[in-house]
Amino acid sequence: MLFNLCSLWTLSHKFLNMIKSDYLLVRLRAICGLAALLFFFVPVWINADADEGAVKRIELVISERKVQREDKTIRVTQGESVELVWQSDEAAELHLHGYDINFEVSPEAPAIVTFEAHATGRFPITSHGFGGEQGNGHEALLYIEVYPK
Ligand SMILES: [Cu+2]
Repeated sequence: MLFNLCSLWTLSHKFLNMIKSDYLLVRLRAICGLAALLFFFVPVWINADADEGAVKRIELVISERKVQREDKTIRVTQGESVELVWQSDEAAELHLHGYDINFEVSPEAPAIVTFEAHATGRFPITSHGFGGEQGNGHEALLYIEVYPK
């Protein structure tokens, strides 16, 4: 869009140039050239940043001791930074196997769990106890699948 405007500008400039040469016109053409240059390069810089520091953020809600999510498998790619944001209607201690991360969820505030998905495979997130009790069930609430790059 900007580039098209600039092409249009250059054409009209050429026409105007035939009539009179003006210092302001030369300045405007330089600015237009710079704008076109930025138009092409700025998105490249932004994309490079996005790929490096990208965090895959997944919001999860536990109610009645279950993750409220149709698909119980979260799929990520090796090397991704994963951020799990948990809301729960009940306090619980959870465990991400493989990565061996233990964390607590509670109704008071969301729990945020971050990890770098370096190991590939399928890893369950299990409960180590709901409501302050220990060991009531150890079934998987969710699975994390990390696929090779
Ligand atoms: Cu466990």
